[in-house]
Amino acid sequence: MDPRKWLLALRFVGWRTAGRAVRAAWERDQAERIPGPPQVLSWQPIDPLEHMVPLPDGARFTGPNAELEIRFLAPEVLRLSWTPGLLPLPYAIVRETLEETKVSWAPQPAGWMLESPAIRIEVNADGRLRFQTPAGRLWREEDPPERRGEAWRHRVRLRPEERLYGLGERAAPLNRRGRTYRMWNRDPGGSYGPNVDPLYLGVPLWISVHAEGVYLVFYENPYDAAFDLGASEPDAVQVTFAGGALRYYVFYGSLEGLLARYTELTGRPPLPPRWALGFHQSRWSYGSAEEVREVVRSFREHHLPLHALHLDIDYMDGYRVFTVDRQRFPDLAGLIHELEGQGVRTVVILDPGVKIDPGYSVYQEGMARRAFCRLPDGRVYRGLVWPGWCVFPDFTDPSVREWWGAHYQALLEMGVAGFWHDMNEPTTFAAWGEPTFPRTVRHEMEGRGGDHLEAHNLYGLLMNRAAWEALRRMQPDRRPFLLTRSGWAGIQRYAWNWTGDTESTWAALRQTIATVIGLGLSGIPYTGPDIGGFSGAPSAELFIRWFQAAAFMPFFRNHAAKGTPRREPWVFGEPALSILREFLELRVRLLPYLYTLAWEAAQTGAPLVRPLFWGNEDDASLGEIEDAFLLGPALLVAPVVEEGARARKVFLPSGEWYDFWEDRRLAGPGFIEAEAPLERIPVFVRAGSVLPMAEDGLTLHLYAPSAGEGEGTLYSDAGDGFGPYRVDRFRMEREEDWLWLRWIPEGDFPWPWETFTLRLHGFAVARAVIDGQESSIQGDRFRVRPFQEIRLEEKT
Ligand code: MIG
Repeated sequence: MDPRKWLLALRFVGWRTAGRAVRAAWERDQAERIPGPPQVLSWQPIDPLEHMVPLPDGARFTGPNAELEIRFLAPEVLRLSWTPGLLPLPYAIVRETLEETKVSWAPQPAGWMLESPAIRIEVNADGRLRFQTPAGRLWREEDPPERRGEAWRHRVRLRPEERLYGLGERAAPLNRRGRTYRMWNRDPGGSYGPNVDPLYLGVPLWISVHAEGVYLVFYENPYDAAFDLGASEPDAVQVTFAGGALRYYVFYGSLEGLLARYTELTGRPPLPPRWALGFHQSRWSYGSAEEVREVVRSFREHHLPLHALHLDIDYMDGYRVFTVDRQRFPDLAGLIHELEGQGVRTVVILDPGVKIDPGYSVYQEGMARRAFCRLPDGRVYRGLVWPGWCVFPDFTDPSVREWWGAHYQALLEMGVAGFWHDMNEPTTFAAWGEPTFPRTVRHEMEGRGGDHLEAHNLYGLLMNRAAWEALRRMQPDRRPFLLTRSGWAGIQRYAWNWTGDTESTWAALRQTIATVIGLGLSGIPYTGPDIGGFSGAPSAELFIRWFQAAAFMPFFRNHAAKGTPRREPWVFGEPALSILREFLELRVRLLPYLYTLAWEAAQTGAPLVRPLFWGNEDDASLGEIEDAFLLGPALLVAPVVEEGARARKVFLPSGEWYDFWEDRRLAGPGFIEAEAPLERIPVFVRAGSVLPMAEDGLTLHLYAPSAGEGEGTLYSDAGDGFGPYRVDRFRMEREEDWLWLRWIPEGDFPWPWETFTLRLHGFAVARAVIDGQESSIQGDRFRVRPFQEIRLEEKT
């Protein structure tokens, strides 16, 4: 381990823990020293497939030493399973099949062919697979898979222009091609910057974009894996799994369609409570009730909106999970209610490690019900974390999930509104080697048994599942808010994510954009960074720029490591404070739009933050842009990620755009030089958008297209719970000098506004006809009551 990292780690953990970390690493090495099966040294191709048995939705192919099953879950979704190897437990998925599909087959000279209305797949007897459209466009080609002992290796050909996205949380370029990535959730320790791999949350999927189309492949295999995306061979991907069956799903279609289908299979991200989209303030740690009160008071005094306050590990009694330090927080429930009275929700951190302490009830109970992970010889495994020596719940056991989940009750009763799950990669301290459980640790795996090599990447997912299921049970009329550091495919069903312990550098700020877009393309829409980076002391300028970028990201939280200088917005003085306040207020004004995007994500799986090529996959010039992003259909955000920069280049995709700040209309595609004084980052609005904002109650901003149509949606409900809702669609149509606005309402939630504002951009009104009535309107904004149709004539 590099000495710099050691020093940083020491700063966080102290000498005593560092000494124990040597012991912990030694114990892990002992536990792993168990003779495995004899090492097989070389990769062996499978022997040719000999027989084929058609199935109603696919076929099964068998050979002397391997079997392949192919099933169409929908016309454009395939599931392929190569065995031998342990099949995965269905932790990632929520459905076995998606849509009934007619499949035909035919023998071919070298093998067989299967076809649905959307995909034709050729299965060569030697194991080579060719994926095509029925018209014969070849969009994926696999070489025969190979085996070495329990491991599988899979090779997929790449086209020269092919770009690859996904893999979950990565500190890598947005286009992942040309590197190798590990699929093994890991705390990088201390803090990380660009190019560190792996991180806390891997998802074994990639999206491929090339001239013959767009496809998504998801490997449903949680074992340790290497994804070599054209690093050792420029024109091929090689994926190697340490164990398990080689099972994967292949989806073909548009980017939007792929994520819709993928999240149909692995679960959609549910609608969060509305407050979660607001601003969160955190720090490791606000150490007492007094300190919390003071922070919240200062937010109020500085006129800074605040929606949630996070309590990091020091609220606990000696880091014992599910306890509260009564000295520092003598009346946590009282404090939480006090904050709630001011509109501030409380989120508390929970770590999975349970302190070994015979006098501590969670430890006692867990021991009595055999809830903790064990070594192969039957001893309970111990690892080192914040509380000292700990034992760890086995979340792959349903009764343990239930037992663990029941402990959230007491915190809910105190009024805690959300839970923040840390260290669930799982992470343990070790002076060398992997900072996690020995691979030999046993897991229940729903009764079938398994080891940590299989369960490791599932640990965070299942911790969140335990909490989610408990919260749904205990508070059936509330939407849970969970925030997690680790997870796996399907984590979007349960939790939000933050990008962990980043450095406080400009490079890390720039990286954040690609990381957040990449998570969205991996099915995880709710994510964001610690503003200013976790570990250091950002300058006022870096903090401002980071804050401005994060204001447009789904999870908007200020957080910092222990020992760093304070960084609440007022700490930086003026002009920082005013700038930060302005962006905080802008965030609040954008909440109706963000909440609508959240509802859309729940319906379709579309992430809130999207790459510029979203909906424009054919345009290769957009495929590598990673310093700007789309926020929903209407906004393009171009953060400033360079120190001292007061302008930056922005690539506008084809179409018309408005400068959000100046209202100027601009035409894409092409680069523009945008001004970016310290108090602004470039933001653009797609012409044709109807952008709902919380201004004077509600304001609908109409960004007039110079021709054609546009639309905007507004989702409304009570902000939490599962009651009635409504979806209002506003369609705009330009006909020469006329602009039409039609309102298409839907749903049972009553329209909340007696009157609201329409604000026009790029269109000067001469005359207005509202539901057939002439209205006198001057200027670019006017108040209206609910209507069906408005016709506006432009001043010429
Ligand atoms: O090993 O709880 O990523 O957000 O402040 C550090 C203390 C443990 C890591 C989290 C960070 C949190 C910190 N935790």
